[in-house]
Amino acid sequence: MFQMPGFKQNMIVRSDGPIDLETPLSSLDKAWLTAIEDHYVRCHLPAPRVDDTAAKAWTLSIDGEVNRSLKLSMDEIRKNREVSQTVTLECSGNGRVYSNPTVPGLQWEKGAVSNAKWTGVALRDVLNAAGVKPTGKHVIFNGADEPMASIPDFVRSIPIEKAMHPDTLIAYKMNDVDIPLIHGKPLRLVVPGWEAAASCKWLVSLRLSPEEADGNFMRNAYRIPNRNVAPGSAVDPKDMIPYTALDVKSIFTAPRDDSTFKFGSPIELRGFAWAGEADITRVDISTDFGRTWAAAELGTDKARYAWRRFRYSFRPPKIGAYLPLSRATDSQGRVQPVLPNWNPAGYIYNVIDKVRINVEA
Ligand SMILES: Nc1nc2c(c(=O)[nH]1)N[C@H]1C(S)=C(S)[C@@H](COP(=O)(O)O)O[C@H]1N2
Ligand SMILES: [Mo]
Repeated sequence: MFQMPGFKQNMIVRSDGPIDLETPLSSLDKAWLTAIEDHYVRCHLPAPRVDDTAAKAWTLSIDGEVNRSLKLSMDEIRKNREVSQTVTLECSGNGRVYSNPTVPGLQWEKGAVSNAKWTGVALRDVLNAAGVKPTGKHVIFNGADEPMASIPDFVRSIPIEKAMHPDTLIAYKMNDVDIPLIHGKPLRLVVPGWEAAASCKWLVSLRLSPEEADGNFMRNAYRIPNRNVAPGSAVDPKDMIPYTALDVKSIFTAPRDDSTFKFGSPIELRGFAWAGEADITRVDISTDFGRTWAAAELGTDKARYAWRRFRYSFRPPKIGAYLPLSRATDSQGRVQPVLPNWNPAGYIYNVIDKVRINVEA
């Protein structure tokens, strides 16, 4: 069993060094806002050592295509207007295990996704203090985690438009407490609605550049083909584009797969639906293998970049096996696909979800 101070034993360990933890669906099911100890964890490299003294002395440097290079203390950062966003972070590779043919990478099932409240300051305010030159088209960011022999430094970038969006944060709090070490203590980016690799943890530097970041995590990783490709095929790197905003998706969080129920009482099917920068407009459920669909009820908790709870009361017409399906639609008119669109890294797996249930006499 997984045992590490500060982590729940029921987390699913995808890697124990660097630490990658998937949240069990039963934990996600508990609340709209995921508790810190239930939030999934993804680290490409070992977390840096950041004790409270180091956190107090932390600095963030801003340089490159700016009028004034800055090195800001935590106090200087906190002088900006404080803002919060509740954001559903999802790892690009969430659902990768369902790729056929299989692809390399962490074999996440459904739980590399969580919803937390992040508080800090707008990245824009800090960039404006430095004064971005017209040539500053990308913000390249680095965290304090160090490269290892086999893994290069985790350096990525986002385009200036997303960096200047008032909802893009430099956060110092997660669910109203100081960000815990594994989630980026004491500072991280939160790039709402985008695949979570844009949300750099242990943030130490921002560099404005005319170009995207170089290096493995921008040039090779987090890229998808610019067209649909045949499963298993190799794709020329020049035909790969960065994966940015999340697609529309829903997952069942209850009941558990393969649950058995007694015939006669209704079964509550529930889960979450999210769509990155778009809003969830509906979630439809089918309990007859996709022949007919009916709208699920959407939860009242909502935030611009957060998932939406859905619930559906299912009354099985007779005993037997069922495979309820969930299909979300968003405000951009996107609908979850029936079948996966395979890609070499197994990103954006967002096929209509399903859960097996058995109804007995
Ligand atoms: N510095 C740094 N930031 C990082 C990472 C990392 O390895 N190093 N992993 C990224 C990836 S791939 C994901 S999915 C999210 C996970 O955030 P979490 O561990 O807080 O859930 O952090 C991102 N930020
Ligand atoms: Mo990720």
